[in-house]
Amino acid sequence: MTLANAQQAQLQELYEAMAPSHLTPLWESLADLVRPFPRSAAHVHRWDYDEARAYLMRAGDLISAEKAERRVLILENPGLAGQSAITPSLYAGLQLILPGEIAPCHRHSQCALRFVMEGDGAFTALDGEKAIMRPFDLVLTPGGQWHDHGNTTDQPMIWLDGLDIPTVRLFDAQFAEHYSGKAFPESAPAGDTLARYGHNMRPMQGSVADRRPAHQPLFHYPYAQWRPALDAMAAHATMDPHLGHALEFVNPADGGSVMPTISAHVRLIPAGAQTLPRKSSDGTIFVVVEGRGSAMVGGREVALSPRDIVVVPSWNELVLQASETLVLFAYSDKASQDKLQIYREWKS
Ligand code: GTQ
Repeated sequence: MTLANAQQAQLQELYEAMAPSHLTPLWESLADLVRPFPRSAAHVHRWDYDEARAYLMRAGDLISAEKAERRVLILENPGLAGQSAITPSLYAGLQLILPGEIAPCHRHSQCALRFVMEGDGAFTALDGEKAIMRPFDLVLTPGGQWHDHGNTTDQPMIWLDGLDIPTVRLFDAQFAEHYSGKAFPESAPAGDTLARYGHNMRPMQGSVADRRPAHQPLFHYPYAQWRPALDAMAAHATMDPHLGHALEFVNPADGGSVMPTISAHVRLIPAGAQTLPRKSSDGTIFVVVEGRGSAMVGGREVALSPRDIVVVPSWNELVLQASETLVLFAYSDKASQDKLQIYREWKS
């Protein structure tokens, strides 16, 4: 036995001896633990809306929203099997509420956004105030606030749920409660908060209108507001070569991300345009709102059609091509990464 081999054998003996004491040698895993750049376990993946919808409607025949509490199909990343995660930090699901149904009131530490995929006129109520949900509206249910959903229309209502479930799980800091009644008592007419906080204004300080939590007042970002804004921008501005025409949704309380752990934005790539390659450390979930084209992710082409949902994990090079004007909604954990001062991007 050479000296090197003898040493290796002694090291192996050492590892085996200390394993029952729950001690492991860093030098065997250091290169994996501290990498030069992100190498996500998550895969690039696209969910076809019509296919997912068909399964969701089948579930609708078999279990009520009330019984399920939330009737949702989780979009689980194929690289993160069993984790109920679409990226290592974020969750996505498609939620169905059928006509006449309610999803009971609860509150939890996790922050949620809802992006309406289909249906018109159901509601999410937040601390007793309804947001009437229309196609491609963004509705927030921030952590700690009571929320329930209901559908009094005659059409199914489907939206994408984006939550920070894996982030909160990482910190072992989750709490949840069911509301004792069925629906939280109505606290304000629908649209009240949007009127007060959704137009670059706010109630005068100290006024009785200060009903919403100061750090997170606004919870409805209607398509009817964001879509024309994107068009107006695209009509005269030159597009950002890496992003397209992009607008981030902001929290009016501080000008920051919509929620502490989740950032959200929309973008428009004009027909015939293509973005320059870009990487970012925030794995991002995209929803195709309009148009067609493709996402070239690390050289692999993913076709984009309306209502498709595509996940691009951290540090994958992304190029977007629009054959028809593409309008995308996106959310990511950039909000968390900014706070931790670890966010990075690379542009060609
Ligand atoms: O609507 O509160 O998709 O608590 C997962 C967990 C939705 C919700 C989900 C939830 C909700």
